[in-house]
Amino acid sequence: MARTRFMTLERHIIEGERKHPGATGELSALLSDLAIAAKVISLEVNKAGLVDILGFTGNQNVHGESVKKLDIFAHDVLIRAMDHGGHLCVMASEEEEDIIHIPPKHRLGKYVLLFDPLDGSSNIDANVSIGTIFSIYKRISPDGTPGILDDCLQPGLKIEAAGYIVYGSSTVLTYTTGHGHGVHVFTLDPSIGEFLLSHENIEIPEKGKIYSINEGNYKYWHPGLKKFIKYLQEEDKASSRPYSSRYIGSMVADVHRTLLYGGIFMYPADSRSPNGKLRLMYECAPTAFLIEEAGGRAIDGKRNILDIIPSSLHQRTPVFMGSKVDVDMVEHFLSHENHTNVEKEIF
Ligand code: AHM
Ligand code: MG
Repeated sequence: MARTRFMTLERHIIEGERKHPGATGELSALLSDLAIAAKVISLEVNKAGLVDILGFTGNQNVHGESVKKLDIFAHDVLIRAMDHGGHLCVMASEEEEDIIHIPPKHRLGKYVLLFDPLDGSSNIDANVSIGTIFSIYKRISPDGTPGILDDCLQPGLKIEAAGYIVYGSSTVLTYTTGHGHGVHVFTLDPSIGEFLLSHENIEIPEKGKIYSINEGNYKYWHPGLKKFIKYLQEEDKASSRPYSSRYIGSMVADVHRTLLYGGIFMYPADSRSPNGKLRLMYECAPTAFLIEEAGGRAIDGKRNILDIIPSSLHQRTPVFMGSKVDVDMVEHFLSHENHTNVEKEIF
């Protein structure tokens, strides 16, 4: 029988930390705490369909307690798992308007945590993959004081670690600490309750064969984007066209597939939503950090997502991310009137 490697997330994080001589272990502790929250959320997501079968409809369960929506449950679990470790000074969640302070009874640390507790929540009732997205920054306010909004409003370039968990046919956790340390995927083995390494050092294919976008919004798109999608649908063996179309409608799951198979995921601006739909701080910057670490690109049409200096916690941005060549192509289509030379200019 072939020998397979048996690497838990915990061990992988600790071994990664040993490669940084100055590491204090705080980032590792944060990642481990996030993995615990992910296991709790995963369990609850797996039970989601039972809520109706067991008659827990409405806002109260059989004990007369209120039943929380799954996205609010995930938000609460993350706060409860993360607020008392002593490593954070402030948090922010897609589910909360303002920054989340660390209660005064807990020690303050030097890190900042941002998260989208349950991305793709409109897919919950259809049993389609959903996920949690997170990013960790170093604080910029003075140590020992409560964290402030400016700690949360840093460009993606400053991310120290980012990742996501997809609750799908299995639960997978993907993370990176950037700077060439690679993107790694772990799969939850429910029988032992451990995340086990399933893909190490993922490299996104330089060019893919899949595009991912909500085509229902076609009418409202920029003319360059319409031409790009039509271009991908044309037949040309030499450039592997036509591409396939895949759109789950949970960014976290669409990005996971894009990382593994290559291609391009897009949520553009359109004439109805001039800034697109997705949130810079909770969805786009963390996934852009992962995609770039895996060798891909992530832009808003013109700028790198990671270069954008945020001005508010919940700001939206258009996003195009994935295989480098595919993102170069959309960038070209968005900025040129004449597309006849696309192959010549890109390949
Ligand atoms: P959510 O945070 O309410 O779940 O919304 C974000 C989701 C993304 O996961 C996904 O990419 C997008 O919304 C899908 O939007 P649409 O239904 O407009 O295609
Ligand atoms: Mg979301």
